[in-house]
Amino acid sequence: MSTVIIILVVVALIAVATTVVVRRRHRPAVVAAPPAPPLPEVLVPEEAPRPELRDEPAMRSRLGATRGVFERLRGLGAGEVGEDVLTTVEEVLLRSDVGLATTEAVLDALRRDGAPEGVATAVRGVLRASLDRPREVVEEADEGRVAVWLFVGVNGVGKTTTIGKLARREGERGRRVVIAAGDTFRAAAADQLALWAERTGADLVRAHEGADPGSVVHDAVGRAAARGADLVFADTAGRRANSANLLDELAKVRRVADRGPGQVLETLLVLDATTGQNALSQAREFLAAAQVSGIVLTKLDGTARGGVVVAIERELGIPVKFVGVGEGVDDLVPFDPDEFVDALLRA
Ligand SMILES: Nc1nc2c(ncn2[C@@H]2O[C@H](COP(=O)(O)OP(=O)(O)OP(=O)(O)O)[C@@H](O)[C@H]2O)c(=O)[nH]1
Ligand SMILES: [Mg+2]
Repeated sequence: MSTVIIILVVVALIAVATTVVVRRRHRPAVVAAPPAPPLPEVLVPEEAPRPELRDEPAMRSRLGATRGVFERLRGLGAGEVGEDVLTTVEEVLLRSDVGLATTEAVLDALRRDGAPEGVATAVRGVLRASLDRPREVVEEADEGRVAVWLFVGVNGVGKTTTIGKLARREGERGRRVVIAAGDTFRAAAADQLALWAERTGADLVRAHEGADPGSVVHDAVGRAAARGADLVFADTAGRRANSANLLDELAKVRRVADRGPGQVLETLLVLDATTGQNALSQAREFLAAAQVSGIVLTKLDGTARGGVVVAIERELGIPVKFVGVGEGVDDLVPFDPDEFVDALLRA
């Protein structure tokens, strides 16, 4: 009997022990978390200082994509210009969008004169010679009048951003600017200008969405005259129900801006370089309706087809006065043909 009891106790003990082991096995493992690495002292690295834009190498880097297209051409040597060299030059120029007429002019010059100082130098000479228009901006109005610059162009090309950048440039030169939020097509346009005005210290005249753009510009000229400001920058809408409407409206804005104390000194057509040859056809529509005095070519930093500067001047016969080379407030510079051709063609 006692043997039976001992066996039963042993069996019971074994059963209990097995259950405990099985339960243990099923218990989820607890993994200790590794110690968190210490937080870096600077969470957002400080922005590297921007290179001074007037430095030629800085312009080179902003035009880096287009400069890349010219690389093959920069690698060509001096001396006789054979068919293979002409083919390379032609390909590079067409790819960079300088246009057919300029490409032909360059090839003719190479055939005629060769390239005694190297192909890049020869090409640079012809491109530079084609960019020989006067391109100074007019800033001084007649005695007792207020200088007005109008900014026109289709939507998204960079009109509002250009106004902000120019307001900053003029402000730094000690000039007082009034911005007219003449794009009343959408309220956000005036909000965007309000930010720029705040950043640059310019004065802003705005009205409600759908207001008459002419009256906004009229009020801005009035305010500039009353406060003795130097310049009015008038933004305009880039879209309307149809383009005929848009161009009619621009003509009306211009008439209003050029009355009373207002004097329109510049009508700047803003074009987006990344749209290449499309920019040219847009431009032709505007030229027919507005008295455009200069081109602002934006987004040159974002295209490999920066040669379009040359095509635009040649085909429209209107000087490029400013170029946009980035989204920052300092990224708008007066167009300098020497700096431009050097950025593409100097080693
Ligand atoms: N990379 C680059 N971007 C630019 C440049 N100029 C303008 N942009 C950008 O282009 C976009 C459109 O610019 P806006 O100034 O709003 O264009 P807009 O012509 O006023 O457009 P609408 O008001 O719609 O008619 C913005 O994101 C700008 O930051 C430039 O030179 N380089
Ligand atoms: Mg705008």
